[in-house]
Amino acid sequence: MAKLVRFGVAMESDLLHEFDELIVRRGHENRSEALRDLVRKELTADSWDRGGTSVATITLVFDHHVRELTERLTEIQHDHSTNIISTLHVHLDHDRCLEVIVARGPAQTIKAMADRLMGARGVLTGSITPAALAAQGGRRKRTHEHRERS
Ligand code: NI
Repeated sequence: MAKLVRFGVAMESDLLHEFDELIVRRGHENRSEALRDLVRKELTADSWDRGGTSVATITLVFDHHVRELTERLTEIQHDHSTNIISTLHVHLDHDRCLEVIVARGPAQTIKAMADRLMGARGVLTGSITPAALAAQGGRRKRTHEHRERS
């Protein structure tokens, strides 16, 4: 666990006031926690932009009546099976399905897969969101333990 380092930050009072209001709206415990979250978010975005290894979600809404679309989406995901951690499928209504794919790997690879999925005919909307660095330090405490089952 990394040790905490204190450092001073100078900021215009107006900007700090707005930051404090953001902290209240978002329910952060304090400025330090809010600042750590902002830094993590920027590091994740920067790593993603530079093609680093990331965890990202791909969200698709599609019309499952479109011929061979479901098979096509499954085929693309099988081509990238080593990069997919999990897929969630929700039958939204009579026509539309929502799929959320959690992927891990180099940003280029995930983007390429997302482009193929979103480009498939019958996909109504698609988005890709970098969620986290594949590995990141700086977490102060564990929220839960993962134990090996024997
Ligand atoms: Ni469905």
